[in-house]
Amino acid sequence: MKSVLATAHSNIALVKYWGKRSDVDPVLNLPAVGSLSMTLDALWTETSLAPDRVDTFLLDGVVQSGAPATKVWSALDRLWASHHPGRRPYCRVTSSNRFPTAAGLASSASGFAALTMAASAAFELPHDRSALSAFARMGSGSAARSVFGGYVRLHAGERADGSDCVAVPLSTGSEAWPLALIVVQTTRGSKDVGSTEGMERSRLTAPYYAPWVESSPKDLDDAEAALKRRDLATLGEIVEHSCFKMHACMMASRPPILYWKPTTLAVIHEVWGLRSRNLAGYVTIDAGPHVKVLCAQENAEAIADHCRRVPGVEAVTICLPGPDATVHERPEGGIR
Ligand code: 2P0
Repeated sequence: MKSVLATAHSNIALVKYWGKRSDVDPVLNLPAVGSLSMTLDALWTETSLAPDRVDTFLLDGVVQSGAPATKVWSALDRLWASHHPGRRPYCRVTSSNRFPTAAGLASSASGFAALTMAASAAFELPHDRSALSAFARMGSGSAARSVFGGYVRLHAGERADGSDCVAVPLSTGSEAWPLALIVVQTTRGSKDVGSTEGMERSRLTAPYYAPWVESSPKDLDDAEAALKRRDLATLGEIVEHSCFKMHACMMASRPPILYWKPTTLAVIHEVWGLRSRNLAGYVTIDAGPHVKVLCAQENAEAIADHCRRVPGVEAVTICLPGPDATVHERPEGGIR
């Protein structure tokens, strides 16, 4: 195997993924709903892979064991077995999250996308980007989207083997509609309920779960159409609808899943107040308390300034559409 370095950027879903198919092999990690995302330029993961005498996984300088390490070795095993017979070579995986602050922002999307890109190059696999996206999805659903830059739609598909669960770039590079996504951090620290556990709880207990799944395809089609015709008002309305429908489903789970904090609500109302004063931003919230605001790039600084002044806000980062996940040729040794 070769030594390589890969980078992958995080993404935020504009139309959300929440729930997994229960009728298929759980290893495939197939979503019950599709999703549509923007890849973010300012948040990314760098992952290097090199041969070693034992498997070692360093994340942000700390050696990992237990479940996080096991997920990485399983991902590498799957990639190796896709093209090579016999035992996978031992690997040293060194991963570093290049996020403005480490607290509470999802890194599994960029992490598994970077790992998949790095392993594909290190193991000299023939797979195309679409196939690599499917491998990334098996590590984490949202990682399927981070293989591509710009705006990405992940189709849920229907087949039991997952072959029609594919991520498709909608526009990337200089063709990507220049919107901004402002990440407003409302707390420090990690979340109470992990996404994987929370999704399963909603599937099993929330009365709103079935309507959530049934209504998702229309949201996706409408959002894709609005994206293509660059209609921010329509896209923003769908973004907020998808977000609040997902959170209604979370809150109606038993026991309830409530990711919001008081500052989360304060930011939502700030953004809505600005919108009524013709500074148009649209909120979305993931499996955590932070708020992300979709807006035109020319309004991003002004909206970010207002969000910074909301009591309790910890940090505000303006993100623009980010690039494809990439493999870099690299010399021997650790990453910077
Ligand atoms: C999303 N989230 O579409 C949604 C919105 C959180 C809320 O994808 O179980 O870490 O590894 O497939 O991808 C977070 O869940 O879950 C997520 P797994 P993942 O971005």
